[in-house]
Amino acid sequence: MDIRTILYVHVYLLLGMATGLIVIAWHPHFRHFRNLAAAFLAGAGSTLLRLADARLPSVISIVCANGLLLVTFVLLHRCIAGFVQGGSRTKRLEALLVGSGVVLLAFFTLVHPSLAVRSLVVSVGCGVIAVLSAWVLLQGCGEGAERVPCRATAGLLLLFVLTTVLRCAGVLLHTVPREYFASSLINVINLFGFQIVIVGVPLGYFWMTATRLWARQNELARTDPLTGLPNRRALEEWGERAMAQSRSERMSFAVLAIDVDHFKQINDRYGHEGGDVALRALAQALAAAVRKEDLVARLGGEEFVVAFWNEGMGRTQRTAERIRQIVEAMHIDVEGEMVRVTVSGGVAVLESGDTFETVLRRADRALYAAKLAGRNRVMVDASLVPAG
Ligand code: GH3
Ligand code: MG
Ligand code: MG
Repeated sequence: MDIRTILYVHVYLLLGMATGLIVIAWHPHFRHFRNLAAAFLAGAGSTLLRLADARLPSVISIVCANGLLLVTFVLLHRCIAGFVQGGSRTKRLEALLVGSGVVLLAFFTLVHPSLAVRSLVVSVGCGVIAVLSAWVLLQGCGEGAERVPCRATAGLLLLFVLTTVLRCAGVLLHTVPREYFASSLINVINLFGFQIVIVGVPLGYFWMTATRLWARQNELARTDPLTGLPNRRALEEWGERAMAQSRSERMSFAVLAIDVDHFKQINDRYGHEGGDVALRALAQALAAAVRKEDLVARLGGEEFVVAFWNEGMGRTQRTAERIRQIVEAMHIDVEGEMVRVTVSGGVAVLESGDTFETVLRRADRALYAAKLAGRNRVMVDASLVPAG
């Protein structure tokens, strides 16, 4: 196998990818691709210098080329650390690895030439940085959709580390040929290892980025921007899940529809922004008043729904009444003035033949009854009697 030809293809690929990434990274949303573009450029530069060895002094073709290779790994690590931790926490170690690597490479090129020691220096340097990157990925991407791409990328990095271990073993056992471009098995394995990093790790990085963007998009589509609470779509999904569980496990659930009383007056008195402050404070109070398996959603305007997972009428009524009292006791700071609000609520519990929509509709009917009965109270759907 002609290793020089493979390396030329390598350079074309790296330069092509770097150009594409530089164009993409121009967009402010994709600034973080700059490190990746720089890594590709450094990788291409390193390989080109290596290929031009006959025409360049060894300090450039060997020391600079391998130094650039270490820099490529550091830049890839910065991408990964930036993604997982918001930035690298091992900058000193990275500088130390590159700095000591270059000094050792210069020594074993100019003072005491030794291909074997240089191979060890480069393999250990790149291997250690790859282990750092894999460690960051395995530690940082705990739960969620990003876990799979993070683990896959860490797996690729560890595969590369394995190839560097093989190369080091080959060097120590004197089976590595003296000629850098010789078509030996160990050189091919080594080249394969670098291909994994140069093609596989960026692909893993794209996969991680796409997964994160998708998850954020999904979250945004399910979040109310004013209060940060789940919105109607999230409530509908909660309902689908609850209905499915109620069929398979005989789980019950209940909903409480809430509407702020005379909210228009708050807006009239304190302006729309004052009303927004009150809505945010209410949202926080509601979210704090329920268990984590329950859902507080803002349907829009000053209307909220609390969905109680696996709860019957009795406890839901008591919780609804507690929520009403919490709101009644609140003093909301709107531009220095302590504003008080009350809410009306309607409770409905899943019954046989119900869909999630019919339960919601009955809760709404009970809420309407609470408004008619004078507001600042909770009514239950079954008998339309005051709760508590
Ligand atoms: P009731 O007790 O019968 O519910 O009276 P109300 O005044 O609360 O009800 P109404 O439906 O007449 O008014 C609701 C008001 O909520 C009208 C609307 O301007 C206001 N509103 C809707 N969405 C928002 C919002 O996002 N922010 C603010 N500040 N106000 C909102
Ligand atoms: Mg309303
Ligand atoms: Mg209202």
